[in-house]
Amino acid sequence: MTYNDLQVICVPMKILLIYPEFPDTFWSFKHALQFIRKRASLPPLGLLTVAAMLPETWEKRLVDMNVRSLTDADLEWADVAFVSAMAVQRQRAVAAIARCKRAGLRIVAGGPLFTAEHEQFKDVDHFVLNEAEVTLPPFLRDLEAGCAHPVYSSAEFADMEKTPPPLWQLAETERYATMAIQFSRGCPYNCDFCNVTVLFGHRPRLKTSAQITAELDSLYSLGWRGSVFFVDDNLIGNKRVLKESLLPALIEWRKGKSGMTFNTEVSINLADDEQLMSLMAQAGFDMVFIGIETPSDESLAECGKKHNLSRDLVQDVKRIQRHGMQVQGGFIIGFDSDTPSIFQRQIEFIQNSGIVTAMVGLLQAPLGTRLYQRLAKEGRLLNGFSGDNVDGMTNIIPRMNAEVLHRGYRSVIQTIYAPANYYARVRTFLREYHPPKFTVPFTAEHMLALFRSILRLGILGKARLEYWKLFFWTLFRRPRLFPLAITFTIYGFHFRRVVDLHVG
Ligand code: B12
Ligand code: SF4
Repeated sequence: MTYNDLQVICVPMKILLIYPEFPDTFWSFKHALQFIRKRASLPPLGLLTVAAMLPETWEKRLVDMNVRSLTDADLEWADVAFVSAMAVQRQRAVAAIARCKRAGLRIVAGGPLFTAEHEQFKDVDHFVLNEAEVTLPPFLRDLEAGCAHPVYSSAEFADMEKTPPPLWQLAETERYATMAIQFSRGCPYNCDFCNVTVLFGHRPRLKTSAQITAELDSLYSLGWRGSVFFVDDNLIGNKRVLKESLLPALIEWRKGKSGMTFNTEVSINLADDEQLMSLMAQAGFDMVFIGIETPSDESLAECGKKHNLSRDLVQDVKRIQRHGMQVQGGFIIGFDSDTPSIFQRQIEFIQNSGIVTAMVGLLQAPLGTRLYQRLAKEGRLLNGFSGDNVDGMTNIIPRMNAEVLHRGYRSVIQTIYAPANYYARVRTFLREYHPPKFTVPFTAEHMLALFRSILRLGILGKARLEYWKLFFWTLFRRPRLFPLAITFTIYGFHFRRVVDLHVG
């Protein structure tokens, strides 16, 4: 039975879809969002997708607590609460669930947090774990029959060609900075610290290009103009399909449209493929996130990140930047092979590469990964997986002296986000970057953000000298990139706040 069959059999219900608030973290972009009057960076795509799998006759209401509060009226209205969360939202999820419980709602929970650690949530009535395409239909069938179980899970991977388009209509799109869309799940690689392959497998499962263009059509017709994040674990996991189908379809789709840009996550071997980089840029991708992890070949070999090994990673990054895509990078410190020299090497790498948004974390071992198994055998695991990999915490007993590791980590973060280094990195990037051909219209919103940045960063900010240096440098040397430079000044403000909070 599929969720389509279920459309006819279930009695109508009122479903409250709840997404708990994020703490103030690196990726929350909380301090940057104020400048553009947005409440959150992305909508909860998991819940919007689950909503589309529920019977059409059921009423649905989304409360993303990052953009609005959960009210008593919401709780009174609903019959059932569907809660989704990542590990980083754990505390807020516990609080939201407790409120639903007090209001007498039946509670259903799914998504990454619960799939990893559902035993801890005693108030939840039903856990519908793993991919909802597989586990939701049996749950709904049993619910209808009055015999729903406490836990539904499956080792089976979903066929994404059957995934319905997310119910965007439920989201207050104007409150978000970016929209999200998903083409594939899974990654062909096997990095030992990563739980993507545990959760989604090695063989990327794909939607068809027609599914994606239909989803984009629906976003466009809802009036969305702005960036769209392809939340794939590694968009280039199947290069052939990308080159032959998805990218040509996106190039065709964007003809006659403006204001839509794409960003995504890829592996570094994108830099080896000129054709793929040009097609991605033509298709509208202007930013990619890449797990670079470390400039140390010993540490890359240790974690099994073979595709990053023995390469000139700085040159790879620059090649991608020259093709019109900004590179955001993930970096890890604390591998067994790391010696104290790693701190300076990471700083130099990040500064030279012009990776402005550098997410640097201590190595953590998520449950289910090969790293977790190895460290469990070695007796080197600690309690407390925070779920935020940029908070300076780890659940690993390191090989390096723990005090040296934590001090070194703090120094890396403080150095790369110190205004002089941060702004220097922005200039390194802007020098290298060849912006894509498509344009994003300059709106009143952008103008307001510019004025706010002048006031808060250029007049009131402690780093105002650096701000004005970049402001005029860009105006004279790279005027086309001026809006991007201002965006970076705003990001920098957010990053400094988060660094102060966590390691300051
Ligand atoms: C987009 C994304 C983000 C966005 C989140 C935006 C948002 N509003 O949701 C941003 C960029 C902010 C983000 C940040 C982080 N993320 Co993130 N992120 C993702 C990513 C790439 C895609 C999530 C997504 O939208 N998927 C598409 C939807 C359709 O899938 P889904 O959410 O899994 O939902 C499916 C099922 O889970 C289920 N389901 C989901 N919810 C519910 C609810 C119910 C009731 C039911 C029945 C079913 C159900 O049904 C859906 C369809 O099958 C995932 C990786 C991945 N492939 O999922 C990581 C992932 C969720 N992130 C992760 C992590 C660790 C982080 C960060 C700590 C940093 C990092 N390493 O990326 C930060 C923390 C957030 C913060 N603010 O600090 C982990 C979570 C691990 C965990 N156990 O919690 C993941 C799994 C990546 C990974 N392998 O490490 N992330
Ligand atoms: S390349 Fe990225 S997504 Fe793939 S296994 Fe490695 S860390 Fe995970």
